[in-house]
Amino acid sequence: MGATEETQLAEILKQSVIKGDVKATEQTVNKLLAMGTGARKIFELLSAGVLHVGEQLSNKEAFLPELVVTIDAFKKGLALIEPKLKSEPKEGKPLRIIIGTVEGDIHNIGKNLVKTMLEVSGHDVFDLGVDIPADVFAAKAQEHDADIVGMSALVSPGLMSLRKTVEKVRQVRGDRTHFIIGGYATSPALAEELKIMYAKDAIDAVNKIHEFINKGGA
Ligand code: B12
Repeated sequence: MGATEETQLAEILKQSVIKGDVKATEQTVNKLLAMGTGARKIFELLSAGVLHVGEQLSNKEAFLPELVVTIDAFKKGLALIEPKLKSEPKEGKPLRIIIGTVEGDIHNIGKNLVKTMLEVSGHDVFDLGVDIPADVFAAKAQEHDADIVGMSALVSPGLMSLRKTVEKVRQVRGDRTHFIIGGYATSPALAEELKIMYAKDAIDAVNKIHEFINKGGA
């Protein structure tokens, strides 16, 4: 089995998730696992399918029911690789991470992907859910002695709440807690302004946190 077959299977997997075809997704994940493809790579392909439908929805080329079946296929595929993801050697030391969607925002699909990826990378993740006020982020960061607060923000009005959360958490935690943000309304420029981390997707989030640990951040 060569690289060409792996490339073909990778494309088939992405398309199966996009179509929400659970059977094809499961079969292709199993084939890729059998040929030795890494669980992380498979996670990337499954996520790419979800992101694609997210974009289609944004451009009105797809509708919510399509995203629902896509997420179902994603979850079934994820279930097959989860044991392997969890048993893969962990990079760096585990951190305590609080994650949530900011106040005024109810989007949770991307946040949930990030949560899953951080968990399978060995971190202790506390998911607060959606529409989370700054005070709650701050109280939970204190309760769990959080190393990192992760915020998802997809709607622009949520950015006010994101800024407020950074301020409140810093009031309570000083520099013991750091931040990582992501989602449509966020940007690398905003992260730079607030002196926090930004991740464009779930894999990037794991990588950014890994870099942070390596720099002696926590
Ligand atoms: C699906 C969707 C919905 C679904 C949400 C379902 C759910 N359970 O989440 C529904 C239909 C409910 C919805 C509602 C609304 N939506 Co909407 N929605 C979307 C859409 C099409 C896709 C989002 C998605 O799930 N993508 C798939 C996931 C996998 O990708 P992702 O979210 O980008 O996440 C990845 C990265 O961004 C990153 N990431 C995300 N979060 C985090 C967090 C951390 C800590 C890190 C490190 C990384 C990270 O990693 C993720 C995984 O790789 C986006 C368009 C878009 N381009 O984002 C609009 C979009 C976000 N929605 C929008 C709007 C306006 C709304 C509504 C206000 C619509 C309305 N008029 O009612 C309401 C929101 C109400 C509210 N107060 O929140 C706008 C926001 C525009 C703006 N600038 O404010 C968008 C951009 C659409 C558009 N082009 O106009 N929406």
